[in-house]
Amino acid sequence: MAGYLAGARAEQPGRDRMTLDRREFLRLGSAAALAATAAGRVSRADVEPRPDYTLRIATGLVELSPEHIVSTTLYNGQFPGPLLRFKEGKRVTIDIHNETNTPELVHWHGQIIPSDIDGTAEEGSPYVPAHGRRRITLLPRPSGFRFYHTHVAAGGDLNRGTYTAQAGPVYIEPRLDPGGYDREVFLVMKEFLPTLSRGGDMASDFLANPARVKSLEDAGENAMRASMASGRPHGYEVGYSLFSINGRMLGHGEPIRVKQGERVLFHVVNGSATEIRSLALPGHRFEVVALDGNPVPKPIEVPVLWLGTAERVSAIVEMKMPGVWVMGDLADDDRAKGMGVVIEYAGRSGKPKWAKPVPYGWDYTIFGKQDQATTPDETIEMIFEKNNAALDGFNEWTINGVAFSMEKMEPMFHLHRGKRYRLKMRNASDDVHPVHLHRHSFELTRIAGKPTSGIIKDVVMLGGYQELEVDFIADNPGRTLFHCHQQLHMDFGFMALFDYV
Ligand SMILES: [Cu+2]
Repeated sequence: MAGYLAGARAEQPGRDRMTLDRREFLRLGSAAALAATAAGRVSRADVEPRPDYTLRIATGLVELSPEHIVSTTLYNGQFPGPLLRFKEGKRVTIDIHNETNTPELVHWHGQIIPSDIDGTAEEGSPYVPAHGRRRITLLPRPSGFRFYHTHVAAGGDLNRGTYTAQAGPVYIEPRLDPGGYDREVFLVMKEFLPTLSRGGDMASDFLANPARVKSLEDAGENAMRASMASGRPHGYEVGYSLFSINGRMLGHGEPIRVKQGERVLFHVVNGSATEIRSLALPGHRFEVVALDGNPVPKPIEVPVLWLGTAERVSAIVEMKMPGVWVMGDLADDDRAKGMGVVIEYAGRSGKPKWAKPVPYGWDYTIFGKQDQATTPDETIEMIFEKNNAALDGFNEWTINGVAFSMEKMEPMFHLHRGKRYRLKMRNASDDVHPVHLHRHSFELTRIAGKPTSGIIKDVVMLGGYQELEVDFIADNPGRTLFHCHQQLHMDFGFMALFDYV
């Protein structure tokens, strides 16, 4: 843990005698530097100022435990990737080196940045070529807990995309830090060794309000029955053999050492490619202060956190139950295979204890305001449907009847700059979908019939056969990708492009 936090600054490439550093470059000015190039004294590469950060994409090993070492694609040879601490509005230059044999993309999840550096092919960001490099410059915003991860399509290849270990946390420091905690701990929840399986239902009974919309349920169940009657099996799902927090299986990393009375701010990200995660710490409660890095209107204590793929929760835990505890996922099988971390109070020892928390239903709206959000200028309706096992055994996903085409990459929704849009989403499947909007934050305005306001996010879980509404302002022109963050869903159609100038 300490090493991970200490490794905040990305490694820098080696420099030779001929390289100019940033100060020299600025002093010489570009004309002098180019003259130097013309004279053959230094090459163009030497004239370039050094980046603030360097990310190196390459195959490497993750030691989840002494018995479980996995080979996968990593950032800077480590998992999680280095914690990148940016300052809000302070421009940073990042060099991305791709040492693999396939083109890559680094997506800056949750940041309000231009399409060409957001790191998605659908928005027009260039790939980082195989064995090549790309330099980007970005103005980090908004402040709070963000993260970075690969955005390449994996399809049926479980060695690509977010099935690999290409993920790391980003913290954008605000201009003013309200404090109120003693220390921060970053936790990245992540599974390893994915395999395909048939069927298998995802947990969805964790929602406080599991009520289904009858018309959506009828449509989804009828479609499923028809598919089964035609002789199709259930479409593929992905399962995992090993689970970890910060790249270590439960009991194999350094414990998080705490003192009685300490207030620890946990920044938790679900780095899964496909799964919903939960987190509990016996005898303790989480005061949720931010969702997806954005402060919530009403910080409230809850016994359990639930996070869809790519969601983040920042929560303060007051350490007032001395002992040695397992902080882990509620799923017993997944915790047994590593999804947890030990919390150890000073002066305490012994076997870490786990206790199942009281049943608790997850409800975003308790952290929000109960009043109605601002009226939107326009409402865009979307219905999500599953075409069971339609693509070589994989489920095909559609938005308003259209599966996204990676060949055409055509925008589905044309927006007008400055307008406030409401996305009214209807889920005609029994899966929970963590839907994500790029390059914008949205406000939750209605969840399963319940109005809310003031909660700003970039991923939100839409329950099976439920409805959800979010609002966003079209204030960052360019191509903008909307998709389900479940890798298996997005790769098989569950994406749409917005565009506006
Ligand atoms: Cu989905």
